[in-house]
Amino acid sequence: MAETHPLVAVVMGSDSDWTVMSSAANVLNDFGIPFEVEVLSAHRTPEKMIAFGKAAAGRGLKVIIAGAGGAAHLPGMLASVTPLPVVGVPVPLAKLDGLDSLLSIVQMPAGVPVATVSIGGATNAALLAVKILATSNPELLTAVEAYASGLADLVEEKNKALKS
Ligand code: RP5
Repeated sequence: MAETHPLVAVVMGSDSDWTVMSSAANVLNDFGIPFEVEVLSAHRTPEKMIAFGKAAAGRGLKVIIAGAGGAAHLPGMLASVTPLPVVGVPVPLAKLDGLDSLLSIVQMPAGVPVATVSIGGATNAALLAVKILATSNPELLTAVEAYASGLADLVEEKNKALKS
């Protein structure tokens, strides 16, 4: 991509979320999307979180990917203060396997959407961000199509292996 300033922010409630959220960074790297990473907590650093959300669009970011676990308020709170699309990633913790995180993120009130992916679904969160960016970038759209073809090819290779 010609752009060098971050277009996507990958944020998370704790550095302990990185084991899940690093998959989003891997996908963005694969597509050559400039991104930034930040730990922001809705509960431990609420003022920093709000300031980040309010400034995000003005800084040139286009999509925010927000991961959190447990009482996972980060994606929804960011969505409440930014006009940008927010993709929420429920991070699974030890106690409730991520169901708590999923419900905390997905049950947003009408008017404040968060595009919630599956528990631990940081890969799909990044792919959604790439697809959003691709709506105004033909080169990226081609790359997304190539990625989908690659998935189909992989299935066919596995089919061949099964039958050989
Ligand atoms: C949430 O609390 C974070 O997103 C994280 O998933 C969870 C636990 O945080 P740590 O206690 O590991 O820092 O806010």
